[in-house]
Amino acid sequence: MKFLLLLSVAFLAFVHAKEMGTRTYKGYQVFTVKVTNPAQFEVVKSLYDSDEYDFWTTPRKLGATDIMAAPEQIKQLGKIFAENGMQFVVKVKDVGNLILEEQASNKRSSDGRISWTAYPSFAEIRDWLTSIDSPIAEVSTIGYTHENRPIFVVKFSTGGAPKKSILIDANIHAREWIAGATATWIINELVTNPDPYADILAQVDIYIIPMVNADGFEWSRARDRMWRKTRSIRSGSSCIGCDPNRNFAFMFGGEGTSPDPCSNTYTGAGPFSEPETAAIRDFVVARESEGVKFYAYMTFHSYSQLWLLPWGYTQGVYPPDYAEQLSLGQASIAALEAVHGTAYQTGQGADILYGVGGASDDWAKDHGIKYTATIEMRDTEEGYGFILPADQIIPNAEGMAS
Ligand code: 0X9
Ligand code: ZN
Ligand code: ZN
Repeated sequence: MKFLLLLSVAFLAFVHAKEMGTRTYKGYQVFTVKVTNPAQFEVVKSLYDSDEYDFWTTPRKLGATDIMAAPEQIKQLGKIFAENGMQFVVKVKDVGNLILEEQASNKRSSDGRISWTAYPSFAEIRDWLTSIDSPIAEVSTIGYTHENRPIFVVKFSTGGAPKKSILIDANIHAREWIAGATATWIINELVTNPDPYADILAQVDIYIIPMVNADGFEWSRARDRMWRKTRSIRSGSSCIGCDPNRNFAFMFGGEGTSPDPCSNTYTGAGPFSEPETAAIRDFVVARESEGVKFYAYMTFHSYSQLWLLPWGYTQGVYPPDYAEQLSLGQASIAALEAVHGTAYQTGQGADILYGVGGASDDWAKDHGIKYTATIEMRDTEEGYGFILPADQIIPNAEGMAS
């Protein structure tokens, strides 16, 4: 009995160790593996579903998928690639070094104010948002995260009756820092330099939720740069959080999801179990009951430079208005490319990547929002992935604002 007790204490200490200190990712590598046929895709998919590796990108049907391996996994992964005739390159030689470089380049100028030359913290975002004073912007709170951080929305409107409305959210996934940095930059641009956007704002109202998963984001800043999920607690599991982009009430538990709380694609206990996703739903429903008509929804993610269209839950299924979705997607990426020459691809989400159930984009489309897109921002093959240098925040955002 005493032994069992000791054992469980030791086990608890072990479990807790994962949650203590900072994960360094020393010696971790990221591999870009090329899929050239369906058999190879099956290999990648089964690795994804096995949950043994952290996939930096969702498996891609044809083309490149980025997979992180711990030092002790590197050999094994190389062997799997070799056995299946799959070509790969090392995208990141040492994730730990990349994180250290990022920390160094993210040092703040002394005034501690938001600047977009470094990735802003949640506190910086909050202090700046709550100080916005503009005739066209209105900042409010749509709910609170599990750890009680406010989830902000900024409404841009020139007033009068509700116009066609566009909804943008960002940083549903914690480690995708460029998403939130871009959303906050766009807010600042509309506040400080509204003139070029006067024509647009004459026709539409724009709602921006720049930081959905603030808990996960702060965890990724302080403790685990590769954190993706929320930070909610599950009874019966020592693992924390769920994938908020598997937590929406459309095709919940479908492809590309996991019922295992320890998985990076864990669905959560049920649709909208997370306060962050429920806040988005409640916000949309509440505005609609006041007469707001959302006709576009864009959700900012990273990375891979993709503009993903509905449906995303499984390949080969398209909404009746897919032709319109595609032409808007193509026009959007053309506009983006015109700014800084950054090439994007567009297409049906699951055709390009892999089917994903419970994602926000499909929920929005099913809810009746006409144009929906998941936007995976920079980079592609530059060797940074989520750890995108802060000097790319502004060029990335300028593309998105176009
Ligand atoms: O897997 C995801 O949630 C998204 N990729 S990410 O690397 N940012 O995690 C893609 C979701 C695309 N939407 C659907 N397939 N429904
Ligand atoms: Zn996502
Ligand atoms: Zn994402």
